[in-house]
Amino acid sequence: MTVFNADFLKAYFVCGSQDVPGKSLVAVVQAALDAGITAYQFRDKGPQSTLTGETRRKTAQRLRDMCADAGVPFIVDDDVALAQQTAADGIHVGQSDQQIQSVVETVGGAMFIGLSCSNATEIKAADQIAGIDYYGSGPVFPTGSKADADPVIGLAGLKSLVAMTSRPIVAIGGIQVDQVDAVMKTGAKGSAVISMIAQSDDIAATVAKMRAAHE
Ligand code: TZP
Ligand code: MG
Repeated sequence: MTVFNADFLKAYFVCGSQDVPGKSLVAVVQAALDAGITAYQFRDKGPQSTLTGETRRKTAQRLRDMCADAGVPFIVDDDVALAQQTAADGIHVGQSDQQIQSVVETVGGAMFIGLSCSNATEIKAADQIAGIDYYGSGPVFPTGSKADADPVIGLAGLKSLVAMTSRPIVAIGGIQVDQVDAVMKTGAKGSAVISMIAQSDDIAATVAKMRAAHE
């Protein structure tokens, strides 16, 4: 079992087939691993996803193996069964996904657990539940990558969430390369990004900037 470490959150790449139209998800994730991401989350969902059934499972397993080879934690979004099948290092769930309490009971101890919390009420409730390792908070900025995103919280909103919990927070939502320094100054442990890496022309340079901000 991989023990959670807040350093995993520094340069956290989230990506599914829907985020790389016309490109190979495996190739994009390999480039991100080569560039030094500190965590990868398999988040494959929505009408633009091209993976289903056995292809989805096999792709997740391949990505899982690539992460293991790179020594980078592999995290599954919102699919406990897939996380178990692939022996993922971590699982991430949102507020409207499978109930966090049942996720903790099912996989707690076998993998680390992340929960999306976008406001003070959600953080207060989550802080009462033992076994959650980190929170993902945002969207910090407007995002084009999540159709049903919560309202934008801004850097000030992020800072106030960081201040109210002792658990590590990874910032998410609309973060681009020029904003990673400002995100770091809120006390967030890192940035979780889709488009900044998935749409980058120079993934090595993009990831280097993320890592430098949170070093
Ligand atoms: N959760 C909140 S915002 C978001 C998710 C999954 C999308 C982040 O994508 P991007 O492209 O980094 O804004
Ligand atoms: Mg979710």
